[in-house]
Amino acid sequence: MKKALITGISGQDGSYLAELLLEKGYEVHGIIRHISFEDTGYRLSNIAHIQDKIFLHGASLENQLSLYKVVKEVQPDECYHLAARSFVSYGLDESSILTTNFNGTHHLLEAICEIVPSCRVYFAGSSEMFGYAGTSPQNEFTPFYPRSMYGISKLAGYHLVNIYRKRYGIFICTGILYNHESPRRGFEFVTRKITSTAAKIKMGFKIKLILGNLEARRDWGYAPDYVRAMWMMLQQDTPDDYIVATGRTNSVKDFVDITFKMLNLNYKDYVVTDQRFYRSGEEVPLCGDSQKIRSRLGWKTTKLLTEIIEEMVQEDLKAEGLRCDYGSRIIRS
Ligand code: GDR
Repeated sequence: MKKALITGISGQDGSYLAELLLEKGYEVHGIIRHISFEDTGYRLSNIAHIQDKIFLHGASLENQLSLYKVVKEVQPDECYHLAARSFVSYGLDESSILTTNFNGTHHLLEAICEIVPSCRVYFAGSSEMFGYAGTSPQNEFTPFYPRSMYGISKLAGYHLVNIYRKRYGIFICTGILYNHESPRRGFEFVTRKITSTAAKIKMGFKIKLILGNLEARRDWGYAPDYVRAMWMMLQQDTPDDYIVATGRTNSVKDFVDITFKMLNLNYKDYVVTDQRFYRSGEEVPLCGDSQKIRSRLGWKTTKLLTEIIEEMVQEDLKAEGLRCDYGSRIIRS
């Protein structure tokens, strides 16, 4: 039985990946922060349904020894490094994102190189590495030009990964993933902020949705499709880097409009904008050309944006014991 180790197992991607690997017969181990053992209801809610099937280890990205001990104990065949501070802030005072993300990747790779150099590794890169992209769509040859500490941290990790691949022969792939959403998305990201607030508005708990730039465009895909791409990368004969994206962009306004229409509401009655949530430098949209992973690995997407939104809205209504029927009526579920 193959053993997989996932950092960030309790997040959106980690939890879907754990499900996928269990289905494929892996023994699944995950790293969580020690604090999560204390507050499992909230922090481990994404993996509550599989908690008795997986092995959880307490460790911190910031502590090299703790990562070393877990790698030594698990001796994984595959390691998926997803843990990171992932909210994209454009504030340059957020320099701790850079150190946490970069050092975490470095500590983990050092441990793997030392203890299990045959382990195959996936590193979670990001479209934010392209940042102020000069062209759209971007592909694997597009120059990187990050515009946030987060983007710089992912780009630094990407370069580190290349060193471990070239110098030490580690089988390691970077997935350059564009935005990917689901009902397990954190509430700080715009998609979940929209679906959860719209559901609350529909139920009368809230009256306004405050957003930043409604014209900003993103390439939004479905998270379970993206974790499948991670697994596929590690099953190849040689390690490589791949863009994972839908190749289509929509604006925040489109997302809002679809969500509110699904609930039979007009977003113009509820949405207000606030400069606090605006980001600069988003003129050229991040849109991925995923031709390489599609043609070489046979990867494809399974859901359209409207279907993703519908799933998210239903989940946000379900939290209140409700659901939306086909006539956009809200009924008790
Ligand atoms: P992003 O996701 O920064 O692309 O990073 P986010 O959902 O935060 O922003 C998407 C777009 O929406 C615009 N926007 C707002 N965003 C937030 N959060 N809140 C608002 O009120 C709001 N109004 C408009 C943003 O300007 C932006 O254009 C995600 C994360 O998952 C990263 O970790 C990952 O690497 C990238 O996607 C790919």
